[in-house]
Amino acid sequence: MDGLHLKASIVAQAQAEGFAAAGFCAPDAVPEAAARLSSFVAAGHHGQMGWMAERMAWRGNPAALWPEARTVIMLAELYSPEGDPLAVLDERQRGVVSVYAQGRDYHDLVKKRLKRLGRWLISAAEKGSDSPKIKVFVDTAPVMEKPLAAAAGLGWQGKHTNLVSRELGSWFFLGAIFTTLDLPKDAAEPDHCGSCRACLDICPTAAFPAPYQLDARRCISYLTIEHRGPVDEDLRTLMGNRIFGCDDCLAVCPWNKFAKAATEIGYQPRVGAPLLAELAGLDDAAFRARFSGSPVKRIGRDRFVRNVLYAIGNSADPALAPVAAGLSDDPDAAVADAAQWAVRRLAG
Ligand code: B12
Ligand code: SF4
Ligand code: SF4
Repeated sequence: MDGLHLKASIVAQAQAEGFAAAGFCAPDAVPEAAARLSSFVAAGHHGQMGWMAERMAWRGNPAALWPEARTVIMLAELYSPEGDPLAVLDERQRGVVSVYAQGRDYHDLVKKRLKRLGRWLISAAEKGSDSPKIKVFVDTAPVMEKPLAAAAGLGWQGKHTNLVSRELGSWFFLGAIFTTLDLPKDAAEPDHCGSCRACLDICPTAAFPAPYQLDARRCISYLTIEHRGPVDEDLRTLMGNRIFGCDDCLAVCPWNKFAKAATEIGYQPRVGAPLLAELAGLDDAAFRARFSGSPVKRIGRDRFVRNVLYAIGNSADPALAPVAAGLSDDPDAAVADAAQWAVRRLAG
């Protein structure tokens, strides 16, 4: 099979596997990524995510990560919500878990699909001349998936920095297959944000110092998932009832009116918006059991209950004060601090 036919078959097979789109680029297709990453880190925008600074040489330069790679195949996997994910922000007695974490962990689902597609690719290509090698990545490797996906034509990095597509909207995950096969490449997608700034304006914590740039230290997604220890009090009050991740900047993007429904049954909501009082009472074992298979599980009980207590503090519901008071001596210092703060805030 020649490169063009093999590429067309890969796209068809990716769609048969359930991916919404596939695009192809060279590993060195984004020469500006290294400098942008290094200015992000130099400004301290990565906060406590030290792993970003540690493997910066690979992250900024995929060609150095695996020099034999000739093509990067970027895949998009939809997880679009059915209703308005922001509606529950008004239900202050409930905790809001962002759309991407409502169902099963995407790392597992996307990786399985990438591996199946990779195995298919090897067998399809082996019928031809050379025997290709592949590596698959989703999220955790030092690979900058968004700029690569933009270079592969899957969409563009919107002003909120995530990938947006005219066909898919912005509710999709990314995954990557690096391969030694030299396949025809796609053209990068131009920016279609125009004069829109809806995502910048809605951000509750003003986390964008400029369009296309995020200061993760102010982002609620970072604060609820990545940040260890107590969150600055100024930011706590802006977190509302978001207890895991944040969807505001994605949800307001006008391109989502073209979003298609997610086909993967694993992303159907299992978590919902549970009552804060119920979540505050979870011990380690109950937390693990409740969030088994969900991305929420990886932050552990202590950080999760810390977030729940910030939401209780923001609930303006004095009936929740005893729930918070019950955790004010928690063995975890950040939980105890959050509980005492919530009690003080609810008192007035
Ligand atoms: C670290 C990380 C985070 C951090 C930091 C986010 C960030 N924007 O960097 C935190 C915890 C905050 C986070 C949050 C979220 N994340 Co996240 N995250 C990642 C991760 C692991 C690395 C991202 C990274 O490299 N950041 C470093 C910065 C420097 O990169 P960057 O954003 O691309 O920065 C670019 C811009 O600043 C740009 N730039 C600078 N100046 C200019 C000027 C112009 C004109 C332009 C065009 C660009 C530009 O250049 C930089 C390099 O490209 C990726 C997975 C991966 N391995 O790539 C997932 C990933 C980006 N996250 C994802 C998701 C879904 C989310 C959330 C929506 C989850 C949620 N609901 O809470 C939020 C969205 C918040 C937001 N507005 O970004 C998806 C995004 C899918 C998509 N469609 O784009 C990814 C790709 C995971 C996946 N495999 O699907 N995330
Ligand atoms: S995820 Fe939320 S806090 Fe983070 S940048 Fe988007 S709107 Fe702001
Ligand atoms: S909300 Fe507007 S500015 Fe933000 S990514 Fe979407 S189109 Fe671009």
